[in-house]
Amino acid sequence: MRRVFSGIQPSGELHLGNYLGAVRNWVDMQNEYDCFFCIVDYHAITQDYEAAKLHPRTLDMAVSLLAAGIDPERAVLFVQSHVLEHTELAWVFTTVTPIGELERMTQFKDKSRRQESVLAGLLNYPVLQAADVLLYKAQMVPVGEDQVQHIELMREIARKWNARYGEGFFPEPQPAITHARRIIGLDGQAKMSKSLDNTIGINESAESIWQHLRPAVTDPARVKKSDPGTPEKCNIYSLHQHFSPEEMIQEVAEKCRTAGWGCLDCKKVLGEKIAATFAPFRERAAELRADPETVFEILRDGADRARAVAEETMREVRERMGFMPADQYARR
Ligand code: AQP
Repeated sequence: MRRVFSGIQPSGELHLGNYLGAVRNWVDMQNEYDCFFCIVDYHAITQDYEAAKLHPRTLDMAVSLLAAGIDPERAVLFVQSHVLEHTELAWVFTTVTPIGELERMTQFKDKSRRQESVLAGLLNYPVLQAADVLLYKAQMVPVGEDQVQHIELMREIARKWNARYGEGFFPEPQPAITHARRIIGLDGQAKMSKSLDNTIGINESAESIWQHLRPAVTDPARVKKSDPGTPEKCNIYSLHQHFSPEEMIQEVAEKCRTAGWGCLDCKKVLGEKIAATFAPFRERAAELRADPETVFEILRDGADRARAVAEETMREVRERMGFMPADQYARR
């Protein structure tokens, strides 16, 4: 069975972009592939974060993923920092990764603009990501479009390491992209992103979804309700494509072009559709929050299953790279 690996940062609430771009695909793939899904907390500390929030956010991400349909019977769900081999392999990979390649990554360029002093952790983010995937020798990585460049670099890292230490040892993983490859945020401009405060969380109540949608940016040419709009220029129309049935999408386009509806009317319908789509997720999330011990047990079991694979990969990596074996010469 082919192996799949993907991760998500506990840097905020699971949002529509994460779900449509990646997590929905994870849920489908767990029926067909050997799946490892990881809450990547070491990645989340590469941008400004509050230490007191990391633990609750990690737990909340686990709850959201389980509520969205990740099934611990069919996929391994775990927290990155619970399997120490991730950082060990990342260090190894820094020794075969050219700095120039890291500096040209779009995500690094975008996020480094938001940091006062640019930190090495942000630069090395794709190296840790390569370690995450290759530790499990995964062949497929379901992600949104923003991560495709990192997967290309991951393939190069695998090639460089293999060339020095063992041809064919690491596979060259391929991205698996959904048709919702890049969901735009409520600002109508940037990628929907936890750190940009332009999101709708999948566990939000109908009222909260509405509060977020109401001020969302639409077709900028539509100033008054009586102005006809261009649906193709409106992010609310794009979102309708993911939540509304075909006839509704056509009606939305028609009412926008003829100024039959104002933007608020269109948002109202969208808000209802989003709330209805995620209502079962919200219910499951509430049940899981009331029973945290079940979630802890899933994460403990996931980390044990992941560690078993990770330890074996690292044992072979150390051997091929010529390290003195610790079990022979040192107490660990
Ligand atoms: N707007 C999006 N459209 C499509 N896919 C997206 N993904 C994220 N945003 C969108 C995909 O979700 C997965 C998990 O993302 P992540 O949390 O690990 O990192 P990210 O891409 O950096 O997500 P955010 O929300 O933008 O987080 P912050 O703001 O903390 O950096 C990935 O597969 C990603 O492609």
